[in-house]
Formats: sequence, structure tokens, C-alpha cells
Amino acid sequence: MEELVKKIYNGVLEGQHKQVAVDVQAALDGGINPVLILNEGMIAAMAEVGRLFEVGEYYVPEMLISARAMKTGLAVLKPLLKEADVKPAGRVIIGTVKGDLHDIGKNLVAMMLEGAGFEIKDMGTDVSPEKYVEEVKGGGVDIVALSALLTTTMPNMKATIDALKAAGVREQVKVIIGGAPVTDSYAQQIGADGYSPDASRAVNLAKSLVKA
Ligand code: B1M
Repeated sequence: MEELVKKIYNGVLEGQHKQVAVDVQAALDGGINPVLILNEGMIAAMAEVGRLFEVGEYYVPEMLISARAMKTGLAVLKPLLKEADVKPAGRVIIGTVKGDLHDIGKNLVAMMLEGAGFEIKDMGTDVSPEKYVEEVKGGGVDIVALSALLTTTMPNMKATIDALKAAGVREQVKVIIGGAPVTDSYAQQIGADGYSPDASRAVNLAKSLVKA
């Protein structure tokens, strides 16, 4: 069983998107826990992709084909990551902030929140503060979830919160943030309501905020 997880890890690392989908399905059929497949097979492989990029062994094309393999694997895992017995918990709009095209982590957070019973509107990537404001003004939004993977786009999280304030709708919603370069202290600094380091803790955070 562990061999299959290792195979998934290598498949993501080498960007074998079709094989990853087949192997994830085989792992699920073999009774391997989907969270283990996700964390030890797929997320660990993407971390290694990042390391290889940092040391100059991988370039953007390699990152892209690994990202595609991650996505095909996630598509197979998605139904299994759902917690079937959880009631609708609130409405979340989620996006990657302006200037940022990374969406794997954001998709994972969206998926986990959806699985935990939240209604999700995925705004996509490169989402401007104005678009979030427009959506919140439309009503019915409980949580605005912002993802950023680049240190250069993190300031657009603050810009989004500032735009919500300027539009007079900041108090209507909770704002949660996350992404590899984001920290708890940054969240406090920009006036977000919460930060989560990963997708599963984002679920706990969102649940605690809608209860509050
Ligand atoms: Co980019 N990239 N990238 N990239 N890329 C990083 C982020 C980088 C760290 C790589 C490196 O240098 N080591 C680096 C950023 C450096 C920095 O800012 N300090 C970087 C760079 C520089 C760039 C470009 C500028 C490269 C270039 O063109 N020269 C460029 C920028 C494009 C843009 O956005 N404008 C770029 C492009 C790309 C690709 C398009 C090739 C591809 C993205 C494909 C896609 O997303 N569809 C890509 C990838 C794949 C990566 C790495 C390798 C992997 C990111 C990933 O998907 N991780 C990444 C290196 C790394 O992170 N080690 C890197 C897996 C994912 C599951 O994790 O997204 O962190 P993550 O999400 C986690 C948590 O962070 C958290 O939960 C998730 C799951 O647990 N989380 C949240 C995320 N959002 C959250 C929101 C929440 C809560 C938790 O609440 C709302």
C-alpha cells in the first residue's frame, strides 16, 4: 500500500497526470485513506517540486506539468474528501488575490470547505479587490477566503480588506487568509479575522467563525 502512495508521489513529481489519476483510484480502491494519499503522496510531491525549483533543477514547465498531475489526482480524490454528514454551514467566496495565478492550494481549501458543508463560490485566480467587494455587496456571503502564494501578491490581501472597509461591507463578513508565505501575524497585521496554514485547518477556522 505504501508503495502506491510513493508511486503517486513520483507521478506528481514527474508530471504523469494520467497515471496519477489511475494510481489515486487504485489507492482508494485498496482502502488507503484519502487524507494520507493527499498529504503523503500529492502535497509532499508538490513541496519537493518547489524545492527542485528553488535549487534550479526544475523550471516553470516542470512545475506546470506537476501541477496538472496534482489536479487530475485531486479530481479523483474530491468526492472522498467530503464529510457527508455535515449540514450547510455558511457561504464562502474564495479566490487567489490579484496578480496571483496559483490555484492548487486555493482549490484544495475550497474542496475541503465544500466537503465540510459550506456553499462555495470560487472566484478563480487573479481576483481584484473590486470583484470581492461586488460579490459581498450582492449579499449572502459569510466568509471571504483569500489565498496568495507570492510575497509580491500578499499586499493584495490587505488591499482587499481595505476595499471591503471602504465599501462599508467589512463588518458583514469574516475574512480568512492563507497560502505558503502567509502567517498568523500577517493576518493580524492586516486585520483579517483568521489565518490557516492548511486546508483542513481552514475548515475548523471557518466553522469557528460562522459560529461566533
Ligand atoms: Co509558482 N512560485 N510561480 N508556480 N509555485 C511558488 C509559490 C514559489 C515559492 C516557488 C519557489 O520559488 N520556490 C515562488 C514564490 C516565491 C515568493 O513569492 N517568495 C513561485 C514563483 C516565483 C512563481 C513565478 C513568479 C515563477 C515565474 O514565472 N518566474 C510564477 C508567478 C505566476 C503568478 O502567479 N503570477 C509562478 C508560476 C507557477 C506555475 C503557474 C508554474 C505553477 C502554478 C500552477 C497552479 O497553481 N495552477 C506554480 C507552482 C506549482 C508553484 C509551487 C511549486 C507549488 C505551489 C503549490 O501548488 N503547492 C510553489 C512552490 C512551493 O509552494 N513549494 C511555487 C501545493 C499546494 C497544495 O500548497 O498552495 O501552499 P499551497 O496551499 C496550501 C497552504 O498554503 C494552504 O492550504 C493549502 C493546502 O494545505 N492555503 C490556504 C493556501 N491557500 C489558502 C487559503 C486559506 C487557508 C489556507 O484560507 C483562505
